[in-house]
Order: sequence, then C-alpha cells, then structure tokens
Amino acid sequence: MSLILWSHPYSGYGQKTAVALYELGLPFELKLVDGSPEVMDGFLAVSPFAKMPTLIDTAAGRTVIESSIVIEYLDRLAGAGRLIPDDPEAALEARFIDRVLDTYVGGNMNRIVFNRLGRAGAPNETAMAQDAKELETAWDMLETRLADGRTWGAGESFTLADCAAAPLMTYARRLVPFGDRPRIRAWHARLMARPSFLRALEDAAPFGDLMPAPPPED
Ligand SMILES: N[C@@H](CCC(=O)N[C@@H](CS)C(=O)NCC(=O)O)C(=O)O
Repeated sequence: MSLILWSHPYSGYGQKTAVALYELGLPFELKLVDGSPEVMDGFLAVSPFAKMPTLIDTAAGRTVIESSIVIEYLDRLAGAGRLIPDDPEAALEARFIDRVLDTYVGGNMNRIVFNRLGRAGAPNETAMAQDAKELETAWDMLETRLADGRTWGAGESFTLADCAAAPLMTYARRLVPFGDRPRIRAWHARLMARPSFLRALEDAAPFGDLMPAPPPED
C-alpha cells in the first residue's frame, strides 16, 4: 500500500482527509498519532508543525501536509475532477467554501477547545467570545451561500468543501449551534448520511467522545 496517513480518527482535519480517501476509493494505512513519545518522534520527522493529517505517498516518495493540499493531491492521484471540479468556477467555489470552513469554523473551534482544555493556562473568555462570534459569522456566510438551492457545499457534486464541512461542522456546532439557519441544517443532515463520513465516524467511535462540549441538543 503506497499511501500512509499520519492522523487520529477523532481529529476533525484527519476525518476530512479520511472522507476524501473513502470517496475516492483509495486504500491507505493509518499511522495512529497517539501522543506517545516514540510515535511523536516519527511524526515530527515527517510533519514539522506536528499537525494531523500528514500523507506519505511511498510510491512517489512524497510527503504532503495541510488537509486541503492533501485532498488536492489525492484527487489528482485518483484521476482528477471529482473532489476538485474540472470547471474552474466550480473549483473556485469548492476552494472558497473549504477555506471558510478551515479558517473560520475549524480554526475558531480549535482555539475555543484549546482554551476550554486550559492548554495555555486559564481559559481566555474574551478570546473565546470573539472566536464564537466569528463562528456565527461563518454560519451566516454559509447560510447565504446555500440560498441558490445547491445540494452540496459548492454545487451539485460532493467536493473538497463537503469533505471539510462534514467533520468540522459536526464538531463546531457543539460550541456554536446552527440556530435558525435551515439551509445549513439541511446540508449538514445530508453530510451525516454520506457513507464516507459515516465510515470516518465509525473509525472514531472506539476513541470515545473527547470534545469538551456537550452533545448537540438541536
Ligand atoms: N491547517 C491544518 C490544520 C490541522 C490541525 O489543526 N490538526 C489538528 C488536529 S484536528 C492537530 O494536529 N492538532 C495537534 C496540535 O495542534 O498539537 C490542516 O488543514 O491540515
């Protein structure tokens, strides 16, 4: 098997990449980043920022980091045109929605979680409130974008945008609920039924619930 994925099945960005691998039908070997010193030594050697996911393509002798770039790479490996649409306008939209999700949903979510877990000392309430406010702005932007009736995040086909949306929205809504945004709710319900994401959730299930936030009530 030529693809090795350094990741953890509970990681949102790791799940984003797993969804892409399952969508494309590409087999891979998981290198579990479990935090143990022996694993971290190997992980730091391939991923200098120690961020999951990191993909190694042993056949091509390449290491690829950053989930969106990993997915671009995988899509090309699988023949291109599926998760990154061939049409340049559609590709631009997929990349745009992916950026919004990575930066303003996943990024803000990770900072709030980091604070809640007290990773940098006492939680900074002001920073958390600002991060939560930006997450509301991201939900508003996505709700507006979906007003054209699209089925998936960037149009009628499942793309990079949806690989990002499935895990990142599922986690982030536990911190900032979707509220009165029916189009986001409907999109998220479709993502929750997608076999590739269900498979990623199954992979994560044995690790329990590590999120410092209650399960969603809505
Ligand atoms: N921009 C990166 C973000 C990756 C990221 O933040 N991964 C988290 C897990 S969801 C991580 O590795 N955290 C470990 C750490 O920060 O120590 C990407 O898209 O791959």
